[in-house]
Amino acid sequence: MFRQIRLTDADITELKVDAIVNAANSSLLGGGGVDGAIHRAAGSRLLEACRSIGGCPVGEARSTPGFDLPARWVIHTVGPVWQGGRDGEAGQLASCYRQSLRMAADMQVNSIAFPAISCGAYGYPLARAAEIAVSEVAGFDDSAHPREVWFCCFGRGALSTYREILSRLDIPVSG
Ligand code: AR6
Repeated sequence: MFRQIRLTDADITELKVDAIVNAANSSLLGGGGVDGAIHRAAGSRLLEACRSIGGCPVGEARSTPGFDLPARWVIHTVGPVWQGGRDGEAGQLASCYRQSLRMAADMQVNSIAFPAISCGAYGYPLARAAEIAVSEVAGFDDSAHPREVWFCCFGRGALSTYREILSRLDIPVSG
């Protein structure tokens, strides 16, 4: 099936998509980085919703409404902390993307935006993480949803890293 892949350099909290993905921690109770930005923009009802979920293991995903966000849903996933690459981080990061996509498909989400999970506080090298992100999205083909996947980069450097990897893997980017 035809899935559109899009790239943007933006604050994910401002995107008008059906679902945004949050790079959370296993408590789901908020933090810094993109997690902090999402909680600030969604309002305090998001924290209440997360509290009632009661946490999420690394590599898994949980959903909540988007509350005050333009996005209808937030899919919270917990990336691995980078330990040098020999501790199963790649498999855990791939699982974050797969589980988030599976959840989005089950919820019949048409458009979803991912931040660079684990690439901030958790220290995952961006180029390696972006290759996993791109491969998982390109390889996710057992559903009609989501039709549109955004990689929400945060800064020009990240944008060009994603662009380069998409081009190397010969994956077309929609305009
Ligand atoms: N929109 C899009 N991307 C963003 C935004 C934003 N508003 N803000 C930051 N990024 P991080 P992690 C990018 O640290 O590495 C939190 O405290 C950022 O440049 O947010 O998975 C959680 O609670 C980077 O490329 O997430 C956890 O404790 C990417 O988002 C921990 O940090 C991820 O950086 C998770 O660490």
